[in-house]
Amino acid sequence: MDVVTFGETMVLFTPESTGMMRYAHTYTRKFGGSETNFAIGLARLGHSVGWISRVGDDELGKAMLSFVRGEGVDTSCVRLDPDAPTGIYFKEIRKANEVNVYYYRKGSAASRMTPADLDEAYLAQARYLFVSGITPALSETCREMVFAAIRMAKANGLKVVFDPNLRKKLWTEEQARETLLAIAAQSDIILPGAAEGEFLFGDNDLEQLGQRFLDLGAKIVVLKLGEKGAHYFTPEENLYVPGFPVEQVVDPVGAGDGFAAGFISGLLDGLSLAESVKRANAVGAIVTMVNGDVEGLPDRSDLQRFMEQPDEEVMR
Ligand code: KDG
Repeated sequence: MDVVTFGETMVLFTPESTGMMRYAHTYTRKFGGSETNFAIGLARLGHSVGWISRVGDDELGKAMLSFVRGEGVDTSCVRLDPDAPTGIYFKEIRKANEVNVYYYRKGSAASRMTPADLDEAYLAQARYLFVSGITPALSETCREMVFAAIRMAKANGLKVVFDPNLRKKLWTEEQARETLLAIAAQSDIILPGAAEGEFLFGDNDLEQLGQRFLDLGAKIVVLKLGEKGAHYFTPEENLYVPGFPVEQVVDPVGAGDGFAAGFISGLLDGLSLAESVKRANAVGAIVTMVNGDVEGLPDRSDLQRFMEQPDEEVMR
């Protein structure tokens, strides 16, 4: 197994219309969750990836499990919880590129995960553990699970990859800052957005932010700059890697997860850091052009076609 991840995936209801949620009547049911968005991204690119979670033992939970499994992600460590429901979230598309989310996930099956949901032997076979900063915000036991997973990963020689994924709706700023910094301090690779870096360190100078994350002990930091691309930092070097132009952003949700999948895919393929960040930028850009958290994730041929296109022919 190349990568293992864990966290909550929800049933996603996405409106057919744009505008305020109160006027949306017709929805399409999809699925979304940072970690499975990332895992499906890797699976589409041909890597082997496992997801640990809990879903409600209900119709939507079963549909979600079939969906994730059908996308090629190993779900053998996902449990059905008979005592709590599958979480749900709604999108509100105010206009293209302006999407709000509304969660109905308190007390969900996934929020009841504990360190006991982790199987050390399962984790030990992987090369990377992907941790999202959403999971510790779900509950105290989920927070404990995050630190237990990191301990297991380190004991078994896995590299810990961390996306802070700051979600201010889930916890207070103080709780978020303290916990996200504590996880960052135990991570090998950190993939923060520039705004998340500013939130964590109160600094908006990119070079300094990169250095602050490195000072915590990370070996690689990739600061995401949205459509502009990303800037990576290691103790030896740092480099800005420009993004790909996108004609029309349809739905930006999931772009960061696609970015992470592209980046880890590059590392798994033995690409240089600059090439891996370029692949990350490409996957992130492609995701924004399609409605849904995972629907736009490219396979190898989509990715190659997109990356080889001259600027004026960029996919619309
Ligand atoms: O990164 C995209 C995620 O935010 C989305 O899929 C839903 O996992 C989700 C969350 O907790 O917001």
